[in-house]
Amino acid sequence: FLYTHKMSEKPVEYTHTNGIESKTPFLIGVAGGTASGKSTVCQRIMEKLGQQQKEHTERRVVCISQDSFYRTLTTAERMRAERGQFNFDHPDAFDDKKLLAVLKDILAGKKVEVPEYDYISNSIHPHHSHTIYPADVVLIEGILVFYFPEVRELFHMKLFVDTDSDTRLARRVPRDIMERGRDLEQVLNQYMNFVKPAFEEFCLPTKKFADVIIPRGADNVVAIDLIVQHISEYLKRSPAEKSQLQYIGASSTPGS
Ligand code: UZR
Ligand code: MG
Repeated sequence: FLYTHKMSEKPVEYTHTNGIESKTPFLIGVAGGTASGKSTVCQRIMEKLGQQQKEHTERRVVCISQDSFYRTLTTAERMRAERGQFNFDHPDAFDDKKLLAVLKDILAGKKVEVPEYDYISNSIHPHHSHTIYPADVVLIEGILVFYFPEVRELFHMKLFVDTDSDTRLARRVPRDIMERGRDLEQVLNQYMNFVKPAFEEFCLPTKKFADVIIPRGADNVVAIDLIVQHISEYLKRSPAEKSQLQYIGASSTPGS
């Protein structure tokens, strides 16, 4: 029987828009706590697939961060953010509707614009955005990519990067100080007030939705190699075989 996409009820197949052949990419969600190594895992996957050296327009595997979908803050929220009193780890901090719309466009084989996020100003760069061209595989990484059910449903494969909390904190502190312009007290306060409780309440419970859990993150060469092998196999398939595999990937939801 035909794989029917949950959102559109149309079979997945090559479609023709304006004479340009477009296709449904294989969508991989990568979740995990802050500083668990999500971005690094995605980078390794892309490197091992030999994507990094290619031009953006020719990439068959691309990566998008959920950070690009932080919503614009109100003036009051912005002031709280400057004092470290805004919860960036809460689902409400994200524009999940926009994330959903962009992912649906990607699945429809469209070219999309993804904004760039600036951690120093806590906002989207007004003039910087990346164009994501239709690809065979699209990775979406972020702390809460499995939180929103409609978004979660779109992934053909779900990975959870599972790194110990102390390791994550040890990485988060220098990263926030060096790359994100914070001081130690601010970082630790934010961690205790927002990052840790939100991880336990919103991120950790989404681990059960993962198809593959990657202990220790990017250090786990074996897990990454297995995932890369799976993706390479997928890339070699014909369109018909691909949609079959996408069906298999999208089928599992715990408790349903
Ligand atoms: P990763 N974040 C900021 O520090 N500043 C912002 O403007 C927006 C987000 C942090 C956010 C979260 N938390 O823990 C982290 N705070 O980015 C998620 N505080 O990014 O998955 O790369 O750790
Ligand atoms: Mg990151």
